[in-house]
Amino acid sequence: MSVSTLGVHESVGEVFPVSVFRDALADADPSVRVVDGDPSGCDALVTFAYEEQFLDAGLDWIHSIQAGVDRFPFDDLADRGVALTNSTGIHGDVVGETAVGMMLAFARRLHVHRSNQERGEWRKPAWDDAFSLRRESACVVGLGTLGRGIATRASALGMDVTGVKRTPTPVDGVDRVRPPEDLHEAVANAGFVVLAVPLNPDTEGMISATELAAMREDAYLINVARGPVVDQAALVDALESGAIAGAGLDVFETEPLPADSPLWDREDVIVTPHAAGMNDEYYERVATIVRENLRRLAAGESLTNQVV
Ligand code: NDP
Ligand code: 7N6
Repeated sequence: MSVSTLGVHESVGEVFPVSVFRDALADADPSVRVVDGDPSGCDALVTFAYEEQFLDAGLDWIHSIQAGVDRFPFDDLADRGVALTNSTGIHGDVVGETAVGMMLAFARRLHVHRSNQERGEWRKPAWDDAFSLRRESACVVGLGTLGRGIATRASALGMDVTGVKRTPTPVDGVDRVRPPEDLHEAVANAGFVVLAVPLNPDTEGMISATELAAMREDAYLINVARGPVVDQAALVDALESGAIAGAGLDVFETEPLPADSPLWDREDVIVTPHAAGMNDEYYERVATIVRENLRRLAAGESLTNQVV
């Protein structure tokens, strides 16, 4: 595969300005072209969105600026010989900070204070509402870039951390690693259950009414993975019945979260607009992966971060 024209799909503008990313690749060998729709004429495409017209545009390689590539049709790409790479490896610090930020907000009641501030109300929490993360526990499901970023930060705050992944080998900052078969037990023992797995047929609905019922009544669910990893209707039920204490949600079954969702109005829910990974260095982090893969292709090496 050789890349003489690299397309940058306008959809990257969801995360950073197209022009800033194009300038970051100004020193790359291929000519860089901003693509508005049909990428025909490009050998490779950097994109946020997936569009069906990418399939028959003659591309050799598509790079997703997201780690999660669940919306791409792996089989169709493989059939046409189109390589797909993703952007895993770049979100550990920022998503780690967001997930731990949500835990800190719940423990220190910052979300409640902020709501009170908007109403101009000076109201202290009940004596036993606020607690310290130092004596709390987290169950982090998925221990890749995100999970490790979350686990190391939770551990640094003194939390006891259990991790869940299919290959349950030891991980820094994680006190014990369990296989998915132990998910029920792991979520049942945690003050915070944090989801950091890719969305695929194995993980869709991984947190259902059963897992929510297994959680402690004073526990919080944090989802920075993908909405469909959680059965959202069951989550709303669990919140309404008091089966769990609250939820910090960056991702949803439908995005943007519809205006009539009951999640918007709940004081025990923190909603963020799929923004846990946003940061001012995002374009440069993606550019570094793309540059490395251009170098590899020129050297006849295999791509890094290849999914298909
Ligand atoms: P990684 O590939 O680095 O990590 C995935 C982890 O999930 C691995 O530890 C893997 O371990 C584990 N895993 C996979 N399948 C299962 C399973 N069935 N049960 C338990 N563990 C499993 O990905 P990232 O950490 O970079 O990203 C993870 C996901 O988070 C992305 O796919 C994306 O959907 C989402 N994301 C969201 C962001 C946001 O802004 N909210 C930002 C970045 C990512 P093993 O293979 O051993 O099971
Ligand atoms: C853009 C979101 C991913 O999978 O969804 C995230 O990488 C990124 C900030």
